[in-house]
Amino acid sequence: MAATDALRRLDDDAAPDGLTEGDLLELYRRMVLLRTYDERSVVYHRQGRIGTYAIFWNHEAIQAGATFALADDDWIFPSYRESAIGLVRGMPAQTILQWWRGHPSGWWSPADWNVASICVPIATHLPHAAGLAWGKKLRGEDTVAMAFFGDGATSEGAFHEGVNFAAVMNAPVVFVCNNNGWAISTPVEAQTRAESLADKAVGYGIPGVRVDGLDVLAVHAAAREAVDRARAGGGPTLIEAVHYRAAPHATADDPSAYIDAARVEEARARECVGQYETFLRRIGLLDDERVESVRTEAEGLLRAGIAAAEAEAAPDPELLFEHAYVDPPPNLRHG
Ligand SMILES: Cc1ncc(C[n+]2csc(CCOP(=O)(O)OP(=O)(O)O)c2C)c(N)n1
Ligand SMILES: [Mg+2]
Repeated sequence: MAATDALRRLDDDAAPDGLTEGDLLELYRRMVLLRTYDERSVVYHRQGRIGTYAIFWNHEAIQAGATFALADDDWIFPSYRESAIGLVRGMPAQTILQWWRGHPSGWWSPADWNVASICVPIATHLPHAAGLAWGKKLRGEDTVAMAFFGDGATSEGAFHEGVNFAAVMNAPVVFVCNNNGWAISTPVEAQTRAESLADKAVGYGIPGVRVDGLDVLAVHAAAREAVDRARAGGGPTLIEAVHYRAAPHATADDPSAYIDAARVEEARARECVGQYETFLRRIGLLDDERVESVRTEAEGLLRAGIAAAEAEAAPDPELLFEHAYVDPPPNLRHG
């Protein structure tokens, strides 16, 4: 499955429609913030400061590009791969770091940010997104929901239920499939006989589009079209953002046992933040000084985030049980 048959945009030097110079730089700032969060998190994990962590290195173009098409009132439904996506809404790094540290302060209130809780059970948040979008529509609000999930998620029943339900109810949902080629060690070829995951949209009667997942402007253009259509009453869209996973599934994974090293090299050579940086320099929007200041700001945010997370008091272990049962069973009661 080659990315070359997917929509690309960064090769074209023309300024993209509908994005101001300020927008283009803001998009860059968000990508760098996500990249910095991810790279620092791998270090924090190795230092024993956060738990097992799902690396999203080279997924920043998908996350920043797609969410940039949303209005502030729109909702984001992340999987574990998009754990830090709240950063684009101004959520403190401390909160997300606490999630990975297993601290209760890491469970934000979704209504504070219009970012749903991180869903680890694969694809289960797709029906949540469909339900929220349908509910908002019934109330006469024009809120759009955007759900992120992987290639493996398209084999789950909840994918079918969520996409079918959204389509039938004409709910304003944008389904963003991050096709990184792998579900841990299972390749996409073992998930489906469909030629592309975007083709699955046909079965639900909705538009499906395939974009290069390392091209932030292509992802954004597809997302903006989908968001506009959803808001105008045109129902859901399935976006397949194609790339090849260039980092381990998570800090507990050793992909050398199964991955194609040559394709990893290829994906790393086309890494998405660098590609966008090159584009911005070419059109005269970015120079060394600005690159440095954006990176320094992101690094400062992460440094402050981990310091604040570590300064919080340890949680009370009783909390583990407090919200699980109204009447705890005898084996969980203690004197
Ligand atoms: C319902 C469910 N089954 C199995 C798992 C174990 N699991 C964790 S990650 C993963 C792979 C998912 O792959 P994909 O949907 O492609 O997302 P990616 O990790 O590549 O972003 C699996 C099977 C799970 N979390 N939830
Ligand atoms: Mg995957």
